[in-house]
Amino acid sequence: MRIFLDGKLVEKIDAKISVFDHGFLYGDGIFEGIRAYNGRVFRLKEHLERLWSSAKAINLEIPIHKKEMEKALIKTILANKLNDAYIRLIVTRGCGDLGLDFRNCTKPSSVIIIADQVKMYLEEFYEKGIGVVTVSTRRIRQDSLSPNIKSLNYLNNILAKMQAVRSGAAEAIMLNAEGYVVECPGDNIFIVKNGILCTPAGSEGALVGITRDAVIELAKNKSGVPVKEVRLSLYDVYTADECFLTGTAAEIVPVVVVDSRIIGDGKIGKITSKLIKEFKALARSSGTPIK
Ligand code: PXG
Repeated sequence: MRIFLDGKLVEKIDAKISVFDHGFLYGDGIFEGIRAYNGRVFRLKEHLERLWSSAKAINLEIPIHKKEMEKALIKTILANKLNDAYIRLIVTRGCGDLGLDFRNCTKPSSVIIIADQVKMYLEEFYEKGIGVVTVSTRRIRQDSLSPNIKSLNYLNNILAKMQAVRSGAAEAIMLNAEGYVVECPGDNIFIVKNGILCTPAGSEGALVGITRDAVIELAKNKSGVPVKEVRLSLYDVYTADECFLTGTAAEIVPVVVVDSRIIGDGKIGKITSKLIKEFKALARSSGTPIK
């Protein structure tokens, strides 16, 4: 596997960054998880825009232009001969010293692109749906750190996932400080109630996901399903007809059990199935061509 590191394609074994990089020392950096389907990079423009917005929000200067980043990303996918890929774009603050002071990071940020073929969830998750639980780790308050900054510090999300997995569930539902449903550690959450698709509004503290946006567009424009971005309580989730998660890595995963409550009839819902089909078709037929 070949990795793009600061302007060069290197072998996996040579893809190393310094232990003095503040991305490693403090999680001081940003990332994007992107997918390519059928030789096309899905929503590349949106991912690059979000990366640049994350950079702006943390005062990080990305050392290359968007167009160069796009070229480097495509070059990396091509170098690995991939048609379908999961791509990780990472930009760190760069090398500094052991102090927090960002001014000591005199070397420009590191840009790393990894393209690989990754299966994030078991196939049976998509066939049967998953069971999720609410966890005690709350989503970081948005007045402390905006959920829209995809920073390299995911400890809070990892602790949430760990609690879920250790209690035998596939995923975690995270609540905000007020106790309302926000999202999962790496996915947005949706429910269907009486034919209406609902998801927590961005103002609840969720990352406004790119897959979330695609699903909302499909529901409104293709399926004729009304969509509401709302405040969602656990009661709303427990009593929903359908539930599913969305994310670049996960795509669309049906949820059939939440905190031991069976959702709907315990099977993948009709609207969920329709959206999964439509999302697959959209992902395979749209996006930036790799060649
Ligand atoms: N919420 C959070 C907190 C995320 O990190 C999503 C929602 C979904 O957004 P997109 O734009 O991808 O539809 C994300 C992004 C993983 C993994 O390995 C997933 C993400 C980030 C890091 C790792 O599953 N998802």
